[in-house]
Order: sequence, then C-alpha cells, then structure tokens
Amino acid sequence: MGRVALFLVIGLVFSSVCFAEDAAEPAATAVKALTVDEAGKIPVTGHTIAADKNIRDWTGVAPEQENSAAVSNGEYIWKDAAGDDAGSGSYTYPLDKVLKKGADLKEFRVTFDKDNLYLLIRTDRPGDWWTGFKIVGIHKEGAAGGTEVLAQGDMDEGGFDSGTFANLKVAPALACQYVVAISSSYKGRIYDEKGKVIARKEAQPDDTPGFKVDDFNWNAIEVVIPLKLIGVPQGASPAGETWKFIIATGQQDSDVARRVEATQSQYHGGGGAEVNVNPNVYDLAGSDKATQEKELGSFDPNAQEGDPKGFATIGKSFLTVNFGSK
Ligand SMILES: [Ca+2]
Ligand SMILES: [Ca+2]
Ligand SMILES: [Ca+2]
Repeated sequence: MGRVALFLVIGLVFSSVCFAEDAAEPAATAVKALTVDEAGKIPVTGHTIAADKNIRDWTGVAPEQENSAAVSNGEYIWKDAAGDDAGSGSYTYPLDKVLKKGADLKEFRVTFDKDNLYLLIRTDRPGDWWTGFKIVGIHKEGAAGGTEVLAQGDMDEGGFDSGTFANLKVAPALACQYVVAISSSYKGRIYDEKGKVIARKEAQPDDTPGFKVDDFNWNAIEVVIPLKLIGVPQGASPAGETWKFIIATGQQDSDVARRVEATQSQYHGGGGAEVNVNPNVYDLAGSDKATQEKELGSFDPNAQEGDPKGFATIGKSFLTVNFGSK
C-alpha cells in the first residue's frame, strides 16, 4: 500500500508540473483548423511587425491542416497546400535550375497596428536567388468601386510601374480598392483601383516612406503597408472592418509576372495558351486545388493578348479577414 501511495504522489507531482508547463507555453498548443468563412468571423486583434529579414515576430500558430485558416496571437493565418502550384492544372516550371520552383504558396499572414498593415507571404524556395512575384488584391467589404483587373499594365509601356502583367481579374463581388505586387526579394508596388502606382519600394532614396518589403531566406517576404496609403485615415483603424485578400503567386521576369507559355523552355514554364492570355501565376490562397485550377483555367484561349475580357476570373479563392480591436 505504501508503494501505491508513493506512486500516486509522484504521479500527482508529475502531472502538475506538466500542467504548469502547458500553461506557460500556450503558443505550443495546436490551433483549430478553420474554413475561410469560420476564420473570417473571428476578430484579428493585431500586433506590430518589423520587416527585418527575421520572421520570428510572427508568433501566431499556423493550423496543421493544409488549406485551412486560423486566427492566433493577433494574426490571421492561411496555410496553403504544398504541391498545388500547377496553375490551371498543367503548368510546369522553366527548365533553368534557378527557376525550377519557388511559386508554391505555403502560408499567408495578416496583422496590423494603428499605423500599418503587415503581410507575410511564404512560398517554397527557388533554385537560386530569384524569388518570385506575388500579387495581393485588397477588397474592402462595403467600399464602393474597385477594380476587377488586378493592375494588368499597358503592353506598350511595360514594367512594374505599369502593372503586374499577370492576366488576372476578380469577380465583381471581389473588386479591389488596392492591389499590392511584390517582385524579387525586396521590391514592391501598390496600385489604386485605376491601376495607378501609389507606392513604390525599390531600395532607392525616393521609395515611398513606410512601405517596406523584405525577404527572409528566399522563401518568406514581410510587407509593411502604412494604413494611410490604403485609405485608412491617419489615427483611424480598420478595426470593425472586413477585408478580403486575393493572393496569387508566380515567378518574376524584369519585375513583372514571368510568362507561362504553351511549351516549357529554359526561362518559361509550359501548360499555358498559345498566346499570352493565360494567368501567369501558379498558386492561389483560400480554396482547394480543384477550385483554384478551375479559376486559373477560366481564361479565354482565343482572346487577344492583354484584353481583360479574356482573363481568368477569381471568384472563390480569397481570404476574409475581420479586423478587431484589442
Ligand atoms: Ca520581422
Ligand atoms: Ca501551395
Ligand atoms: Ca493554393
């Protein structure tokens, strides 16, 4: 009987120690995997992030299940499936070893404070230093207007200041007030609903103050966007608002979306159309593989190059973020 009592005492002491450790490390516990709809109802309280080539300040816990969302430690988190980076279903990467991968979205996070919106975009790592191209459309629920075409750009003009050249649009219900594009490991543009550049990050003296883009390990990009640049007046807060985010990832070529052509070659992936009308992105957030392939495949192969009427339309692949107050 004495030995049984001793075991009981040891057991009690042991379990109370375990309990104390659990209580001290809530971040280590798993979070529940939510659907986009479920996560979109949970207020994100937000916290401050530094774009400093270090992503340890993103302390929220990602859900374990692929293609699910969570709200954790003041962050909205989407965990994208690995290996769903096939564009409309049959996209391949370029043959050059530098460009063989790098557009598979892994995770997207959103948080904020009184001054800034913060984004984290994680992908797989490219074969060498040649990080890709990312597009983030922002649709504010209840806002008027917005653009369905995700900052395409003018073919005669070309270049990052003109647009993304990704051949993508969204359904009218997702029309975007702003489109953010990220190229390589440190460059960015923000376009307004007319497709005009309103903020620029090039690591040059005339960069837009406060707009920051920086990379960690070639597979994670931190983006800092001053709220006043995207329609939130100084001193106001998006708390109480719901925004939808449309995220598309591809590769970059002279700071626009690298073309996916019909036939794979050294510098271009294959599986697209004969003319450049298919979307030049490999992966989307917010939907499963079948849905994103259907959406990325919804272009008109007979359309004229650059004509938005023929672009693939995203209607279901988005994330809903509900901004809360502390
Ligand atoms: Ca950081
Ligand atoms: Ca993915
Ligand atoms: Ca995906």
